[in-house]
Amino acid sequence: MILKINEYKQLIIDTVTKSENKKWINKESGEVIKSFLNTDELTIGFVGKMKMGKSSIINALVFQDDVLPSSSIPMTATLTIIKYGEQKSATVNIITEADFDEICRIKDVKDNLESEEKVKSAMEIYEAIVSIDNYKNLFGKSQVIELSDYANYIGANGKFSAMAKSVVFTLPKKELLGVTIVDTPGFNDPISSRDDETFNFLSHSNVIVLVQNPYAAFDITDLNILESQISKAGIGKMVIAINQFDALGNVSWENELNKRITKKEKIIIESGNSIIKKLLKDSKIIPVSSIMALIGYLKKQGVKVLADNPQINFFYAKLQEEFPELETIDDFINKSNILILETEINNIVSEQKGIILLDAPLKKISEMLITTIQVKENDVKNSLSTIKELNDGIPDIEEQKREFKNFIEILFDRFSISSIQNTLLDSIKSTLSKLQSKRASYISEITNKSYPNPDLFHKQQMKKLNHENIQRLYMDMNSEIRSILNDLNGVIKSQVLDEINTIISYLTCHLPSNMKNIHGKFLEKLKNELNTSIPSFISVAINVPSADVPSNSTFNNQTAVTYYKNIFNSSYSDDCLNEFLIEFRKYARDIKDDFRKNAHDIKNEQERVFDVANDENKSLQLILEKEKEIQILNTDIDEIKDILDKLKSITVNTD
Ligand SMILES: Nc1nc2c(ncn2[C@@H]2O[C@H](COP(=O)(O)OP(=O)(O)OP(=O)(O)O)[C@@H](O)[C@H]2O)c(=O)[nH]1
Ligand SMILES: [Mg+2]
Repeated sequence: MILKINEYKQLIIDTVTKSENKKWINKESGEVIKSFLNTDELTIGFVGKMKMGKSSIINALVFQDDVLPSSSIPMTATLTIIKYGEQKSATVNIITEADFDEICRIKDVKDNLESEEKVKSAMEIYEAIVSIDNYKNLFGKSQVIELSDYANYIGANGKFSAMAKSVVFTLPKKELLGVTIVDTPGFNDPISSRDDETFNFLSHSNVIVLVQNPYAAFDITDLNILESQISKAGIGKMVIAINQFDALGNVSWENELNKRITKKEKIIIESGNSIIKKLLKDSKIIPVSSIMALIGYLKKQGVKVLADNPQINFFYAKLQEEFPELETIDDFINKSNILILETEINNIVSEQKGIILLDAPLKKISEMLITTIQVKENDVKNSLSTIKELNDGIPDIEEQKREFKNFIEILFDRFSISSIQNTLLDSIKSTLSKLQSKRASYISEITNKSYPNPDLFHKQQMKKLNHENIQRLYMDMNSEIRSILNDLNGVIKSQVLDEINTIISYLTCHLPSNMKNIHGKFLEKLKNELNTSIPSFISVAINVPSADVPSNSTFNNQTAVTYYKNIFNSSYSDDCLNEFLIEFRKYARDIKDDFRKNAHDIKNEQERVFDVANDENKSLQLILEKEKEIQILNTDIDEIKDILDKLKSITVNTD
């Protein structure tokens, strides 16, 4: 796809906007990419572990003077930015109040959200800041400082370093036109907030000079930095300076260099990161001695300058001893290789600047999207393994539900619930016949009762005796009926209990073994429910009417018998006996309904339990969520891949 510059810029802006909206990249990253589109400044960052000589190289290369503080303890504490300016100047940007609040927040962190190291360094910085007089008045200020004073702002022990966010040097040096050079605190600096600043800065730089020393070239720290940070930064070009080469003594630099080249090739093979592989492959390794170069440049200023600086003077003596062939200023400068490094950087600036600057936003958004894909692919992988774990741990609720349904059906079918009613009705029926035969025997007793000869007794006495006899019969009848009904009560009660027990033991035997826990509870509940409904009928059922015995004395034998027969017939008619049993019949029906209702209730409740179990067992829900997530992730991944393919095919027509 060939695009005009405007079209290209628009495409990048559209891609950034879309990526921001889709949350593939964050707003700050989006801003960085957009800022690349509008800059014609090439940013060159000097990065590397501590004490490799980053500041020393910049001193030799840019200042040709001993400007930036350098020492054998971690020195550069502040991002140091060097730009073209008509005047030589230095401006320090002081941290803002918000920055300070953040430091305060981190220093007080008590949980594991921040690393211990970070908390410790925040504490150190905090203490350094609060020890500065009127520090609050300095927040957010940009302050022009005397060149002689900058060590106070850049140096690790500088009085104001803790408050300095960055220091900007301007130099009236035409090589700096369109170029920004940045000196960074060393990676692996014990004060980790400096690492953060450095990493932040990296996302703004186009070219990096990776400074190493001959002893620690291409070690694991370098590889980690390259892979974790540089690969994300969208860096266009890398130069590798192996500084302090003089420290190896007067050996063949070429020979020594080859050993480092071999190491670099090994890293290229080992690195799994295609961006780093490419950056490394395209990068030149240049052995340098920044001290040698600096001494050369300082010699130009006169021997006194050398003598005034004890550290430089020490190196000067050492180099003179080890490299006796170095005599002239040019000898030092040439041998130091600083000019080769300078040429390499200049070449990049003049030849590649346009391409790098043009490429930078494209590269940056591409790298970010590649990282986003990696993160999303990783998320997919994690979600898949979570789903697997969840699946393995889930009891099959649906299966259990099915089995429970079968189980309830057995309950309804095998013990067709109305059979309890029939059993009870049978008992009631047989009780009715018992009552009827009891009635018959009493009636015949009344009828056939041979009373004592009335002539033998006083008439009144006779009457009384007969009356009492028959009344006793009536009472006996009443109490026998009461006891028959009571027996029925007991029979029914035990029939219901038997039925409950038979149901429970049958179901217990037929419970699927993996459901014992759930359905055991069900059975227990069923048993309780049924048991509690039993005793309620007894008092209602035994409501036998009492005989109303007249106390007048007009009775004779015959009238008494007739009278009591009538009472028997009316009090213990079939209708009346049935009446007694109505309550029992009603109970038989109730108990059937009760059984059915309980079974239904418990079935419904159990189903609710299953639903709750589904809820509680968030696994199923979680699986669904995870599956949805994966679907979204995959859609995103595909979409990003399409965008990347499109970005890859871009050629910009600069004519
Ligand atoms: N032998 C030798 N020593 C050097 C050379 N360049 C720098 N050094 C020494 O290495 C130490 C570190 O130099 P710096 O320039 O402060 O290194 P840096 O990478 O900027 O260090 P930080 O800012 O602390 O990360 C100092 O003691 C320098 O004197 C060199 O070319 N040869
Ligand atoms: Mg430094």
